[in-house]
Amino acid sequence: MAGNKTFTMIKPDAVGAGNIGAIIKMIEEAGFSIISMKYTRLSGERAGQFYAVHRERPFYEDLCSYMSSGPIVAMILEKDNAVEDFRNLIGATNPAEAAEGTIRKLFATSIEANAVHGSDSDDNAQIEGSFFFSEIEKF
Ligand code: IDP
Ligand code: MG
Repeated sequence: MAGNKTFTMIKPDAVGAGNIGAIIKMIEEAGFSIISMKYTRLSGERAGQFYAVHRERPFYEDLCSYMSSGPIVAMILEKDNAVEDFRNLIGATNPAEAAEGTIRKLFATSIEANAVHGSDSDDNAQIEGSFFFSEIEKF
């Protein structure tokens, strides 16, 4: 059965562009509850750990530089079928391919600077949430 939690980050491009509020409004209007939230910044090393699954990809070094280039907002979200519904809300990785009305279509500037992260499975939602939040910070 699908779980009810996912993990997201508002990425440095969207934070820098002043889109935190607009993105959180879309997330809440889509029925997600924010159960943990943190405004923070990743070091290059921490970004590398978070995206370790991509370390063999050609864009890995650029991705780690970009993700550590400015502050981010990390959140754990709750909703029925959270992982799949959130991936639908954010749209395709490449904003040029993202559906109308999705967060990436509205706010992403490139395939790299694509405004938001969304976990791709229940297991990764758990792992990624734990990367930013200790048990005591999780509601
Ligand atoms: P996802 O964020 O939609 O799950 P992934 O394939 O897991 O996409 O890639 C992780 C992140 O790496 C993307 O969100 C994006 O920031 C970056 N990325 C993915 N593919 C490319 C690419 O081809 N060029 C540059 N950056 C990329
Ligand atoms: Mg991914």
